[in-house]
Amino acid sequence: MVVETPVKPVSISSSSSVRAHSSPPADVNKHVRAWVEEGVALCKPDGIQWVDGSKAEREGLFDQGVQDGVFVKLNPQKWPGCYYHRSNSNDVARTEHLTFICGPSSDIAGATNNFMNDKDAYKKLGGLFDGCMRGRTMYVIPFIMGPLGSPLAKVGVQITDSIYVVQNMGLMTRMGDVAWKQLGDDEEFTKCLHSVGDVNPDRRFVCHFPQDNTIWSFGSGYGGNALLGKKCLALRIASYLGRQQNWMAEHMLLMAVQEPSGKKTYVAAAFPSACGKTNFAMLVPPKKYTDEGWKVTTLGDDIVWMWVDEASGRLRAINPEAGYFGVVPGTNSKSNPNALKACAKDTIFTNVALVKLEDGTYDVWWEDSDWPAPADALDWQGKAWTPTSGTKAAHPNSRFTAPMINNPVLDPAANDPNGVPISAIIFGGRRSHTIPLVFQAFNWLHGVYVGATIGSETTAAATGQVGVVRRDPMAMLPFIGYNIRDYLVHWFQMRKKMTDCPRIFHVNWFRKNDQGKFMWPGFGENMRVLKWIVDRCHGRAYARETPLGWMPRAEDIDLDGLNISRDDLRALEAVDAEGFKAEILSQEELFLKLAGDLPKEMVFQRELLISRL
Ligand code: OXD
Ligand code: MN
Repeated sequence: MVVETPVKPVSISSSSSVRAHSSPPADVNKHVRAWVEEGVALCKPDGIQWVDGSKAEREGLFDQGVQDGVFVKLNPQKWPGCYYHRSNSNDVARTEHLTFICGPSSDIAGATNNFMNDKDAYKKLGGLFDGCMRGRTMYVIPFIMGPLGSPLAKVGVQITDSIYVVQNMGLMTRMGDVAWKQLGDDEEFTKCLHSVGDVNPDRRFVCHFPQDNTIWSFGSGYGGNALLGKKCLALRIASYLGRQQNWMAEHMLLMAVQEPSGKKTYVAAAFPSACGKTNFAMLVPPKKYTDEGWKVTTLGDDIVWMWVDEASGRLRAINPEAGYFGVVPGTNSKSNPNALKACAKDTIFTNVALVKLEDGTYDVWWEDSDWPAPADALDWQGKAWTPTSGTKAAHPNSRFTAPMINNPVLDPAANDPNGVPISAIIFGGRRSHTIPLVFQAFNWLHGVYVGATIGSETTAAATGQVGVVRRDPMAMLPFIGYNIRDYLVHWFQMRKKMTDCPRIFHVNWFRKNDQGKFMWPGFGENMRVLKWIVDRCHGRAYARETPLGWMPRAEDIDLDGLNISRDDLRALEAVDAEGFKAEILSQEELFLKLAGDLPKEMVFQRELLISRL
């Protein structure tokens, strides 16, 4: 039986029906009121709803969303509090080619960002926003990025015409009246204006105005383009603010490794999109390790903000988000049991397959899940699908949005406004060849070079060709909100502000042998590498000097219980000088792009690497 879709893809007619005007709560300061008035005058909505973040409001908006065809409620026994959403099939990933950094001169955007003159951008997008909310409700969403009361927490206010955005922001941020309290009378909040418009890629723009602390996003309902607290604020705008205010906003997960004595080591890791950051952040150590008393807990899976603590001279970090926006396909009880538990309730599933059950309620399904494929379903485009269709039922970039409190291994410090001290920063990428399992940079400056030259094979998280090696400095290429020259200088200069800096490492879980098979099992077994990293941070593990950095000898990584020999590990760790020379040549693409803008430390580090080879 083929089921009929109750979900319409987002279109003009699917945004929420008109609501009565509701007035701003008393706590809203005059700067916000004035800005919202401007938004109303521009977008001309038929009604306004000031979002308060309450449970009753959340339930009411889901009911409204179900009525409007934006959401389908899932079977409440199997998926309590969970909803399904399908976005327009032209709108399923971030659109980097339509993402702009705007300012008076192109120098603010630098060599790696798209630039639009700010006046032109306001004019162009102003034309699109003009009257775009006629017949719709405008939602005003106050939110905080960062734990309440943290000195680094930032308030944003997003105007949107999408119920889907409101409900996702409720999961991903500390949303609602609490933000008005954090803001007080302050003028400083990020002004986020968003409309799904008519979801036409020809009229889709994601524009950032770092100097105005403003984001204007039009024509997309996809997470990374539409949940403006995430990539737009917490990475692009925040990276700009961080440089000015001496802190860093990075595309990193944040985790704690607890050893049997109870001591915790906090680790941040930057991998390009869809390289398993969420899996690594929620890693379940092999039984042998848990039996000994090792434990991994999660603080964040995508973004960290870091600053130097004056008292200790060390780097401290918070996760500015409150939820996970994770890739669904491939998530199962082997790859990431904690993610599966995190999305077991109060979660929104976007662009997976929808399955109608016999009792008329709905279930979801995706490739490589724990459940067998349904006999029939609706695929991510709403088309009838069966296991013999020969197509993917879930879009490769389909997502779950889950509150972090659902994560059974959430670290209690995730809500600590003072953050946690960082002992290690790990860079990594998805590389089939050349790059060894793990090495440690010689020092911070070398580590910055290692991070700046990360290469990774592209995946479905962004639109574009899949499977080619792309240079992705610090995994931040699409997220640096200003000139990459200044960004790299900022990284180098941070060293001088710390008296005790984190150790920097590089990992690659994805190396393949001549038969095209992965050489390392990955997932929970990554704990073995993580233990070496933690031991290095505390001066407890041996390493030998190699041209790339400090590396474990084959006997320094625990292989007990794995079907991997010491020789296999030697092959995983092999540094092939010829292969690495080719790697350096392929980094030239980045160096050429930055010509004239390259910090001299980058050139020196490259020369040193060449001379070591
Ligand atoms: C993400 C991404 O969605 O990096 O987190 O693309
Ligand atoms: Mn990401």
